Amino acid sequence: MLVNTIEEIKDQPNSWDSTVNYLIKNRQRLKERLDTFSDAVYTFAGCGSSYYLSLSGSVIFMNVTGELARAVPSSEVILYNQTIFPQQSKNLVYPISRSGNTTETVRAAQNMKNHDIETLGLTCSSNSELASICDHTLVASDAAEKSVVMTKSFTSMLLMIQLLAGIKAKNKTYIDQLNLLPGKGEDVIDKYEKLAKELSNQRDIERFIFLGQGPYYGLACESMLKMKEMSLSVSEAFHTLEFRHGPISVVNSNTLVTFLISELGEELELKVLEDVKKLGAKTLVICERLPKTFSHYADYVVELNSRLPDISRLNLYMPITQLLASHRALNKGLDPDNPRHLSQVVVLEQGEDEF
Ligand code: F1P
Repeated sequence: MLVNTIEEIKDQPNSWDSTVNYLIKNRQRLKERLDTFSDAVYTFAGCGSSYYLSLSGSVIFMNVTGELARAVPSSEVILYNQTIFPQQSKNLVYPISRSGNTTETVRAAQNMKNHDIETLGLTCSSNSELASICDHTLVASDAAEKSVVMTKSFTSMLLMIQLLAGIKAKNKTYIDQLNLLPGKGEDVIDKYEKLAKELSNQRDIERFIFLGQGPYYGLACESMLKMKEMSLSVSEAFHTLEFRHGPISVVNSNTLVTFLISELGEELELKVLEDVKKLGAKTLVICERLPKTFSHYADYVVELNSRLPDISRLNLYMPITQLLASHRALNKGLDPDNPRHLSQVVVLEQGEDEF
């Protein structure tokens, strides 16, 4: 059986390659546009996976450019506009939507237009409402998907944000690092797909927890969502150290806790790994390299060996958790391409005076 979602997960390196080439081709135009903004507030807005990639992307944008960025769900832009946009600052809004037709994100973009706030839309569909509303639009057309759930579109639109940050900061070293992702992504998928499949077949796992800090928190949320929507499993996401402040109570031997280990926070994140393992959980550690002293706390290990810093390597973490979720769905007799109660685009009923 051909499973589109799994094909799309494995196609990620190709789609990253196209995304890098596309942004580099448009580099001059983007640089000129972004140069008109300085000391601005950059707001990334999306729904579902597009919101989660905004969470990661905004942390990276801020880190690379040194300017203020944040992520908000598009619904907050339309419902609580006044609290989100301070009048005194210059704003650039990035509405993000794979389909470009999600109601809240389209309305958020329209709302910005009505308030003369500039928008740079990120999407996978040029033929979309979002593309027609935004002042500028970037289209990752090779990241468009047949599947309902977002996989390669998630990491490719995240990569667009990383590239935009690199272009804005005129940071050639960073852009060169992002150019290495396609090759490194292929290596990770080849090496670890078998592990993800094996782990997905562990019937005694009843609860999945995904943990990450900084730019990895958005990835933890997205991994949680993949597991929930495709495999209908109990799945939660937390900032790694926040997990100790209450949620750790749920841990038992039927819990798989996945750690997305960062370079910056490794020391403290590994202490949480130690705690969780001592409480009897199963653990999966995705990291650059696991220090030997912690290897006995990890039941399963994915070592990326990318030699890249957090802000460039984080895309490489996603194929593993996406494969884990889609294979778990197949093992439960579910179709990962068609999750229950979900469609590719969520369109709200049109009410005359809404928003
Ligand atoms: C947003 C989204 C997806 C989700 C599902 C429904 O879509 O919430 O994240 O997987 O397909 O829509 P979009 O605005 O990015 O097209």
